[in-house]
Amino acid sequence: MASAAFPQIKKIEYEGPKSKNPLAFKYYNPDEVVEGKTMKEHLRFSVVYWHTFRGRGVDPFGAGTMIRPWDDGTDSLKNAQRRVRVAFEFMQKLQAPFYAFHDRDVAPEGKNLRETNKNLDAVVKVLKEEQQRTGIKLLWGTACLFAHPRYVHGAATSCNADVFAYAAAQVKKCLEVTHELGGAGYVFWGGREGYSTLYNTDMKRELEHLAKFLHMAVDYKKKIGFQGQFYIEPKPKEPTKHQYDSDAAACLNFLREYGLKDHLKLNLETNHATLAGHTMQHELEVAGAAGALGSIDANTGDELLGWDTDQFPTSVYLTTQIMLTILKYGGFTTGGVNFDAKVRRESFEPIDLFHAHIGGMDAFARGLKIAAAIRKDGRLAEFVKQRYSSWDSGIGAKIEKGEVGFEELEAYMLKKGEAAPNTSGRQEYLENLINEFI
Ligand code: XUL
Ligand code: CO
Repeated sequence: MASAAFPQIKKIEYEGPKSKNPLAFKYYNPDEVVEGKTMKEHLRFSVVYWHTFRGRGVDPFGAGTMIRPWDDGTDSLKNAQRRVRVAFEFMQKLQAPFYAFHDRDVAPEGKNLRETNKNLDAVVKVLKEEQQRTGIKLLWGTACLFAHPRYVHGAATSCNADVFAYAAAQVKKCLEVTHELGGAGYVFWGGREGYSTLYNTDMKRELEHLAKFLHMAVDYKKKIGFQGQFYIEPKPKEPTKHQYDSDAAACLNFLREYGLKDHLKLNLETNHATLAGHTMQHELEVAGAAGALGSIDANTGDELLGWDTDQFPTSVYLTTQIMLTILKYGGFTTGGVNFDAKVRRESFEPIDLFHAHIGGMDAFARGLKIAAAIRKDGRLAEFVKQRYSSWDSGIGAKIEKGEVGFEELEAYMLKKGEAAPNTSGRQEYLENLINEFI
């Protein structure tokens, strides 16, 4: 490659918790084995192209602030291709094994669809070269179906059938390039699949169109032999007032209703969970219980701000809860920890990109180790097991096996007179127990 974009930064190495070097990992030790797998295999860290290489630090009140010396600020193909080399230099120095992109983050839109596809091919060629050079892989690809003005009313849920057709053509192409790049997955985030007012919206028709669109994607995936996992990413609002894929439960219901449950898992994002009024652990549990826990977009919001701030995750409580649930459901297979997060507008120097990712990776490494220690200790799991022990034998077991109905239960209680006493939920004890490990 030409000159390095981060010449002063060497590969980020693990130096252990005592290190004071801000450009070293204190906890993420890629080859360290936890519960039989290396940290690298467990966490499958991924860098997002959109925030990290296209984020300009714009907000509704002000212009971009980011200093990105390698970027000439134009929409030229040459600039897009140069940016790819910078992205891979960054990811290689960070030891990130994966990345994720939207089609329009990596390549500029052309005059028409044909030219846009050609631009994408020209950049994919460089992505492929860089993947081969570095061994970094694509966690998932996705199509940006929300930024261009044609998608003002949505894409698959647009009132304009031509826009649905355009979106289909765009996703077809994006599936092809994701396949070509050996992507482990493909994400559908319904950027504007929702509404701002029901006065102008035929909700049932829009939902049917969305399902039709996803079925077409499933058919095409089979046709081209793409083996990657499809995911749907819930988010309740922003940009629309009400997004249809509002949370894990709403997505699962939609997938079941339209016969798509076997074809898509969930990609869950912390800040989206917050916006939906849930914790991330809740969303993971809902997906895990339904056998649909696929991947995560790792970030965090700000409790005082009601929008998608996409901050880097640094809370060890958060990462511990996430990793406890991920480990409970067997760990990632195709998915990973994808940092859908951006540096603050005030953190405008290139080096801030390193600080942000190092912090997120260390927070997840700690979460993983703490979760594994809690599991090894066994008291938390034993408490939950004991709490439900009335279901393991006697009347509880009979109910679970479907051996009794209302009449038998009435007879049982008439004989017994009163239910067995309850035991304490011991929330404070359990919170203290978790604190023993943090
Ligand atoms: C938006 C968001 C997206 C998806 C991919 O809030 O999370 O970046 O992850 O389209
Ligand atoms: Co996301």
